[in-house]
Amino acid sequence: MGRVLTVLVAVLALSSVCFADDAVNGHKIAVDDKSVRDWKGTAPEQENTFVVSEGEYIWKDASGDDTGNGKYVYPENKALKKGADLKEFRVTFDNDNLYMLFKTDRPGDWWVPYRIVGIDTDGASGGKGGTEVLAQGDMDDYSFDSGTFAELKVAPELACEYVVAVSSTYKGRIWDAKGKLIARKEAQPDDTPGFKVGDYNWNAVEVAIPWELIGGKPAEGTAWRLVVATGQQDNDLAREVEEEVSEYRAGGGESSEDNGVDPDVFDLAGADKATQEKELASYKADGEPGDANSFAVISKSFLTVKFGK
Ligand SMILES: [Ca+2]
Ligand SMILES: [Ca+2]
Ligand SMILES: [Ca+2]
Repeated sequence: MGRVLTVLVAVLALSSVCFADDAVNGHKIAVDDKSVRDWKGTAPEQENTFVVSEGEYIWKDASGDDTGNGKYVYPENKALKKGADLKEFRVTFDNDNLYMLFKTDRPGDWWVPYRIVGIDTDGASGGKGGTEVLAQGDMDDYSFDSGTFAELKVAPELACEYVVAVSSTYKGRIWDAKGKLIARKEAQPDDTPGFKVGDYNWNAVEVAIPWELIGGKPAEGTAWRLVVATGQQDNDLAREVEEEVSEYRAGGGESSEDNGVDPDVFDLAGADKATQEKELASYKADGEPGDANSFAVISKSFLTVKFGK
């Protein structure tokens, strides 16, 4: 009897280790189906926590924390008065693709938020390298192909191998660590095959990224870190936040020039409101416009997703 009990205790201990492991065993998602019902997992009840449910990593973000440095207010135009509050972010996968789902609040008109995800494939295992500048681009070019111009950096240990940006209801870009454009989705004949962006009702967007674009499917047990940021968009670039609010520009930042150094980011995943505000306020306000050395640096607001089978 004692031996049976010992075995039972050992099995229970092992199974609790498995639960604590939180590895995601993924499943296929249809991105062109105008439905998010294929995301089957149940979100956590508590804000700013995550669960792994039905083969999905699910982060539930707080409502009403879309305040950037703590002082951001939306533009006055009613189409732009809301829409960058991240509510939920999910990740799953199959043998072909990585899938992501962003849920946000619904804007006053079709101005869905600008969504940026930095992917750090090796930081969780102590790996180094990647880009610390998460959201900028070529100032001479100033187009979606060259970057997002949201003025945001990550800490060296969070340096990203890939940056994904989703704009409007159907557009996307992926850059590598050197800032080279590696995938484009624009509803054009030269779209990168397999890279999909599908809007649902202006408050959710599904994304499929073929594994071959981002270094291949991770081995079982691999953990990736994801930095998830939302803001507003303007011509498929991040809409500038300025010092004074106006009809088409948000206020509460510390720059009255385009491409200042205050991040054009209202919300982040991965941390509570106080931590997120502190990180988004960590820019050097007197920095030259567009100078990455003066950008806010994210070190705590990130998600760790562990891949299972
Ligand atoms: Ca779907
Ligand atoms: Ca939020
Ligand atoms: Ca948040």
